[in-house]
Amino acid sequence: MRHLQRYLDRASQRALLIEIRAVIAEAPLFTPAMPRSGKPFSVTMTNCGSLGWVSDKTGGYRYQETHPLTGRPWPAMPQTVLEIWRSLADYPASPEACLINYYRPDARLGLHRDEDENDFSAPVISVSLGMSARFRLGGGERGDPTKSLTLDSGDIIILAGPTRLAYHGVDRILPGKDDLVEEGGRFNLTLRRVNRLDLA
Ligand code: MD3
Ligand code: FE
Repeated sequence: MRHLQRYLDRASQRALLIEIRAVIAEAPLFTPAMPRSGKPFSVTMTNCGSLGWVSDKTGGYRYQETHPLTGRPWPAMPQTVLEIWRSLADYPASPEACLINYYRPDARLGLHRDEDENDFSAPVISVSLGMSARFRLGGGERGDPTKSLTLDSGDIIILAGPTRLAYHGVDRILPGKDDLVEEGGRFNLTLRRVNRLDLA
């Protein structure tokens, strides 16, 4: 894992947030639910790109081409997002999916692995905007020791190699001032390659 602190300066963060707001205007944030139990996530989500990650009670975790509520295709991935991937991913193709998570100040994301993709050779790149988060990174098994780190606005983390399949989660959003996201809370973008290149 690489943690690039404040990779995006304040002006770049503001510009990226404007692009994210435009995505949300076309593809509104929705509340995913756990497979089987139907328990709602405290994080709300949307996507941009050709594929988006969704989850609901009956369909489970999956990627699909359309928004679960509007039925429309996901908005295109903003150029800024594609440029971040091109600069950092060291992978010969663009990501199909950019998952946008929104954390209200009381939201969290339990320990999980990102394993719904078909290509684990590509990295996952995460961009944080807004309030800081306490992020937990474990190992390849649920019981492995974990370490926590703080993700601040403008930070990028790159998960490649063995950490690509590590358990991770967001314990909590940290109180404190942030004037990027007017309504408070935190946006996180995760850029993901879904399909293997030779199968695409
Ligand atoms: C470590 N998001 O969307 S981003 C997720 O802050 C997710 O919203 C968190 O976990 C968030 O699935 C964490 C950092 C991240 C993303 C993918 C990873 C860490 C990862 C994949 C493997 C290991
Ligand atoms: Fe994840």
